[in-house]
Amino acid sequence: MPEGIILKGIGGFYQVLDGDSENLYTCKVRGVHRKEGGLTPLAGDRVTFRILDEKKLEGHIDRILDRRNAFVRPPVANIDQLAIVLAVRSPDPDLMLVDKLLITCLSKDIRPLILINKFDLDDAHRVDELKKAYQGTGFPIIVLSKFFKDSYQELRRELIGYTTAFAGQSGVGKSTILNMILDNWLMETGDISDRIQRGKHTTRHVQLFRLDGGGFIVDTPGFSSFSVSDISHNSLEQYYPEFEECIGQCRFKGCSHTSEPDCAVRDLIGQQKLDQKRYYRYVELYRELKEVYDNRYRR
Ligand SMILES: Nc1nc2c(ncn2[C@@H]2O[C@H](COP(=O)(O)OP(=O)(O)OP(=O)(O)O)[C@@H](O)[C@H]2O)c(=O)[nH]1
Ligand SMILES: [Mg+2]
Ligand SMILES: [Zn+2]
Repeated sequence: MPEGIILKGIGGFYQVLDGDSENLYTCKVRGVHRKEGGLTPLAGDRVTFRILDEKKLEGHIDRILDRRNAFVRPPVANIDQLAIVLAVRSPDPDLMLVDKLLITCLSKDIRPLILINKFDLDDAHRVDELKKAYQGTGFPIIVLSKFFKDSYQELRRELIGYTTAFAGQSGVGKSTILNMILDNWLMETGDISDRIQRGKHTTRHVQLFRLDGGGFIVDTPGFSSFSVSDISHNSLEQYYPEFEECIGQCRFKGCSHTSEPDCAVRDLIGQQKLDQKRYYRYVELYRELKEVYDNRYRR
């Protein structure tokens, strides 16, 4: 049975890219699959499918193969990388959202990329401050502007061979970046059939676009307001790569790094290995998660 990947699903129809022939089949889900209580297919799912009509390119999805990870909102599966997009301004960056997205990445085995966009609007010189906030994480940080075509080269290299979704506040420029990346690729191949429709529209569907060098990029709505309540306050420290070198070195065992004396994490701020504002956001998030926990388990 052929195997493929779901590029998008709308109204019960799924566009499946056949891994061998590279044909695009329009598929429905087998009735039996649904009755068996099968999973709902998501964009990004790898599936086996049955070809019903080779001429019309129609088929039936038979089985969803094991997922590496999956999200409900936005509905997408098997993400390797998450490009977390923020703008230097317009809209002003929501760094708590960036921090939460980083935590999500680390908890779901996804490699984060941090994209600082709208560099052309950086009259207040915020880009260095933003870079500094995340340098300690060790993740790639790429500065972009739609007015500087060359700024996309580095990003392009990071995308090849992976499935990358784009996340960030509405209006930071996710779809614009995707357009830039695909346009360039399409220009190289001369194929313009599959480009994202242009315009200033808020993205409403999840869709995977194939990259020439291998891999996919995914345009999604959502990933914009976010909760990390499934992570316990006790394990929050694990999701800050900057903390790693000093975990276990605080004076108190089980140190929360929020208020205890002789805390090795707080020492990092003095050594400039940890951004102070990012640390304050950690404390805020820790308290939020602890409150959730206390309300749930302590009466
Ligand atoms: N000045 C400037 N404007 C940009 C840049 N990138 C995108 N924009 C503009 O920002 C606006 C929003 O861009 P989109 O790409 O639609 O943003 P988005 O993140 O996809 O937004 P949603 O789909 O609503 O989540 C558009 O008017 C873009 O032209 C940039 O590098 N510089
Ligand atoms: Mg968009
Ligand atoms: Zn500590």
